[in-house]
Amino acid sequence: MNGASPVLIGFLVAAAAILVVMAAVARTTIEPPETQAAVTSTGYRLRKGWLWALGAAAVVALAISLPSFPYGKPATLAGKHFTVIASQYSFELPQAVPAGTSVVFDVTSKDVNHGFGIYDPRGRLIAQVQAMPDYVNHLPLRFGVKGHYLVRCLEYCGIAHAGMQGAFEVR
Ligand SMILES: [Cu+2]
Repeated sequence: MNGASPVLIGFLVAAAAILVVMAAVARTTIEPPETQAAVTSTGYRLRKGWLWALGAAAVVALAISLPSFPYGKPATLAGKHFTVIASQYSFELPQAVPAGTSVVFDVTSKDVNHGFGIYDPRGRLIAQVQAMPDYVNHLPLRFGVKGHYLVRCLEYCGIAHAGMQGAFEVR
């Protein structure tokens, strides 16, 4: 076999493990079944500690993940600012923004609510904010990847909403 794929190897290992488990289960049917009393006593013994173990796991998970919680921290608006103006059915965008440094998009609208959605060169949505009339939303970002970024409107804003796109370069 030249270069067996990791997927095939993973499948074969998982299939072998399942066969071992099924054989073990089949073996237990050879012996007479346990009495109901034996089963429930084991179950009750395990159940005593189970709630406390789950509670402890939840507390540990909370303690580990809470510092990464994004809410309640003011967004830093340091960096070069770029104005984005949405209107039916186009975006006024900077031609290019720098990579590897903090930038802030100051996003507003001339008419109705729009969505300002940024797609990276691989087509993945990486950030989005509302574009609202008479209001400026600040979207802080740092681009790690250079290239051509598409902007799509992400809020239905009228008859030609589906074609509302723009683009800028990250250099
Ligand atoms: Cu739209």
